[in-house]
Amino acid sequence: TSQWYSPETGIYHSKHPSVNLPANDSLLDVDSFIFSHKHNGRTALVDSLSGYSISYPQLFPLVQSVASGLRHHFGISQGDAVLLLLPNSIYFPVIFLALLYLGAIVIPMNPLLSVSEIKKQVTLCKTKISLAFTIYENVDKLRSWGTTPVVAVPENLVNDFKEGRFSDFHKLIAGKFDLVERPVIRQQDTAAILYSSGTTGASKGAELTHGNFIAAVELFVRFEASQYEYLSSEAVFLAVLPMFHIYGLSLFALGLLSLGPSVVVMRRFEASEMLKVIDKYGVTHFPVVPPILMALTKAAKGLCGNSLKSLKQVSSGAAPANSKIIEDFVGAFPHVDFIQGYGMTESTAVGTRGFNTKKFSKYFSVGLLAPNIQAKVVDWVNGCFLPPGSTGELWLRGPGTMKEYINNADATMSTIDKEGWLHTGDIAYFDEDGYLYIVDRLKEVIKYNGYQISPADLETVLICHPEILDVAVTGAMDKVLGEIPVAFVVRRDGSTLTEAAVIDYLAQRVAPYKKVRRVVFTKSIPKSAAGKVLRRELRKFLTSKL
Ligand code: 4UU
Repeated sequence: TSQWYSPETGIYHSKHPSVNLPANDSLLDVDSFIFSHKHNGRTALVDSLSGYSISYPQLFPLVQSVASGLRHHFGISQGDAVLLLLPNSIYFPVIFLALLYLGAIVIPMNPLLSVSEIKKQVTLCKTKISLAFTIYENVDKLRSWGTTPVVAVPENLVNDFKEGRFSDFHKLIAGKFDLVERPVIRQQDTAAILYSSGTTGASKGAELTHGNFIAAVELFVRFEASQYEYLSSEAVFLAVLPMFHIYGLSLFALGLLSLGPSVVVMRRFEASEMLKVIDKYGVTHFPVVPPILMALTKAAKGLCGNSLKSLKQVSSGAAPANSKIIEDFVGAFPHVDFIQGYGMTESTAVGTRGFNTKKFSKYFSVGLLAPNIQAKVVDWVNGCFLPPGSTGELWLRGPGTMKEYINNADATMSTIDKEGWLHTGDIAYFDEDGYLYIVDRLKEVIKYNGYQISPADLETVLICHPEILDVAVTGAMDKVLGEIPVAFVVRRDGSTLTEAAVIDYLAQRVAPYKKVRRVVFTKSIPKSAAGKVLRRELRKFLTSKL
């Protein structure tokens, strides 16, 4: 272990050779960095349902044209903040890249968020939003609370294209504009703000720079490609994971497009449709979250003939996959290379990736540290650094680490320390071969189907209910979805508030995926002397009940 673990400093180094990151390139010095590969006219992005596609030769001119349209129609220029409230679409990467090209700041969010959730997150940025892209259903919602221009993006590319309600979008996509010149963009300039609850409290805006995204492209996506012959331009990726989340964003809207594979875009996850799409397009690479892994395994039982035979690599991440799920998947798909990846919003998805060799396949591990990344495993009680085999809080250091939580110096300081270590809030250990295992979570966040849910965000809504005196939210294990939010509620004396009423009250105010699935009425919420909710005790209570 001497080469990759230093007992003196407690630092774990990547076992991979380090990668030279471009020093001056901003992300979209497009012709030299993102789009430098030979694409031979291949399809870059294709809509799984309609078959509408954008080829590599079309992609960069389209990005430039949309960038020019954004300038001419909406006056977007460097430093302007633009909301992207969009489900997956072949146009998501185009809009994202066009905004990066202009040096604008992209703020992607789940389009299912309620207006008050969107408002709250926007308010956190203290930035004027210059423009918003969203689905048609959201347009009125967004217009109702601001003067921000809103562009509706068609979801159904076949029928929607004929409709007048998408005329602004058509102007951008189909227009011929005088090209605008790219501004000078530096690596430390902010490229995007993504929301994350971090280790504690409400959602915060993680400010990610052009340099952070360059690290994601190089260390997460392009490095892996360099290790695998089959991750060539012949690869066909399936993009089901949402591009508004860091995992999908860094892969499908950026990293993969710098390599040249085809990306088949599904607008939403639907199991039977997913199986059809894999066969129809000959999908070779499929990044998933654990629930999709289960859906694949289940589907394999009923398959005949050559179904799903095109699959070469399935990579799971964003939430823990338990060993049974993994064993079942690997058993059902012996010809597929299965790996896990680990990353965070705050690390721009850079962390670890599985790496199977002839000698071993460590399916339960999240893999090896990406190149140029360092780690520490720290005893969270006494602060000692721990060697391989010992479990503690994982710290990461490297060029993927976000700049800060926007307008939240306290949260930034308690997450990134003076030496640049990002305290992940994950409990993990390295084995003797340098492979990382995530075993638990120190932080509060609930991971539902790979999405983050901040307990504090839900508590803030619930406590406003006139009959709720005190409340705490935590995650309960769920076989399919990983975790589901459960609320512990203290009612006012004499209140007859029911479980259904609490669930409904919250459901009307937050995105559907965040609603609490169970309510436990209790006399008091366990708290520390300092008044902090003891969430582990709540979790323990839930486990003991099962
Ligand atoms: C157990 O989920 C992400 C990023 C995911 C990702 C996955 C594979 C990135 C690159 C890749 O290759 O970001 P966030 O910010 O939504 O959530 C981060 C948290 C982590 O701190 C950890 O608690 O999500 C959890 N997590 C995982 N847990 C992420 N990946 C894993 C994993 N196993 N493989």
